[in-house]
Amino acid sequence: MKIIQAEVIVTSPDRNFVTLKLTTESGITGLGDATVNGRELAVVSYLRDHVVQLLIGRDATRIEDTWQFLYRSAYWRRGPITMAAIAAVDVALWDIKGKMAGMPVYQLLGGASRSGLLTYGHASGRDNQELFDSVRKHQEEGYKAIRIQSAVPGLESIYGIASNATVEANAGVRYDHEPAQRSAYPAEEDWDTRSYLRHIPTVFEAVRNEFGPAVPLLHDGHHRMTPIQAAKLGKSLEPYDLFWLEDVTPAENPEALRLVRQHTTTPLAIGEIFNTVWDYQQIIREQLIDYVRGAVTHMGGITHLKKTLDYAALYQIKSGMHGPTDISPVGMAAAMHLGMAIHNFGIQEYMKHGPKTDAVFEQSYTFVDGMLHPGDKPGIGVELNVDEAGKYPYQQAYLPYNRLADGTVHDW
Ligand code: CS2
Ligand code: MG
Repeated sequence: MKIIQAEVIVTSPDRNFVTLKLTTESGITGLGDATVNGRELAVVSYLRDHVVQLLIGRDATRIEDTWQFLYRSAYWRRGPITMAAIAAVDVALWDIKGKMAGMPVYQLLGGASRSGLLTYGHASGRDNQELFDSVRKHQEEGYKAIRIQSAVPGLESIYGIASNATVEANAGVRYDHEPAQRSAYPAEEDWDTRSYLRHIPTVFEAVRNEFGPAVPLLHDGHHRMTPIQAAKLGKSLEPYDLFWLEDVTPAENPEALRLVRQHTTTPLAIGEIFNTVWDYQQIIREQLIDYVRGAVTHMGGITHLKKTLDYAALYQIKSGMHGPTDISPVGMAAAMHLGMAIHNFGIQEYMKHGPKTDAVFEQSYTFVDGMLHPGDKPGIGVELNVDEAGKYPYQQAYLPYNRLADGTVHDW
């Protein structure tokens, strides 16, 4: 079953997406997501200039062998660009294998371990009233678990608040709550950790008073704190019983989480920017986290993320796969198949894509009563409509950055 064609398709319906499409000699096609938000064209070049020619003539059924070949032969291992490119090949090969077998990919991974995937949606607001409205809207849409992000008094514009789009300085096209903007330069936002640490516990207190103790609530710190600040936040949020607190410190220093862990029982999630099991090795082994945030798209595909999650399972650590809109429907579907099959599934992040994106990527996954299901079509169950994709050429977009009051650049 030889691969005879490998195409890299860039489309920007509501935002930029990079998709790899493989075709076999018998005409079976497979798709893989290779989107790295804000650096999309680097993966396009990696695939088009260095990988595509290696795939032509290869046996499409040899998924593990192809993964090892691409990872080891490159010599320059890991990193977001390399691992997104390998992920796209890996997922496209799983898609092809599923179609060959006439089975959805989750069947090939061991079959369903559950009837559906618990998801969480993103609620946010400039003040508590706006936040409550956003929580209610998500509950009406069926979401059972909800991420809470709030503006902070005194700060004009911060990550995760949908209303940032209305701030003049951030003018540009913002897709829902997503931070990347179509523009030629990153938007500047502002930050002050002391104000944030004072304000956030009051927001969670208000949300608990309004919505009761049962609803699972999550929060994303987006790498902005020092370990001692993160420890303080975790402790101050304990009364509000979070499902998780995400990315409290910059993810590249795993040791930081030791200190956080020593001070709080608030569950911790990290790793949306990680690429391999090696990024997780220490924090899994030392049980410094509760949820693995890696996405199929950024963690070398189904093959490598499954290994990482199997390792995490030894330590009762669960999945919490990254699923903002910069993961394309192809990447989302791949995550759902993996989530269905593994035993240690925790929760799936899910921000709905826009109608243009849904027209480009025809999906068979469903979202019913707060639960996602990948569907039972053979493969991953997503097809790319080439004509629709062709209507939306790439548009430059940048993620924002933060400055403190004195002008110092800070994690955003
Ligand atoms: C985020 C993302 O979903 C999340 O938890 O932290 O919105 C993240 O900022 C984007 O994926 C960046 O591309
Ligand atoms: Mg996050």
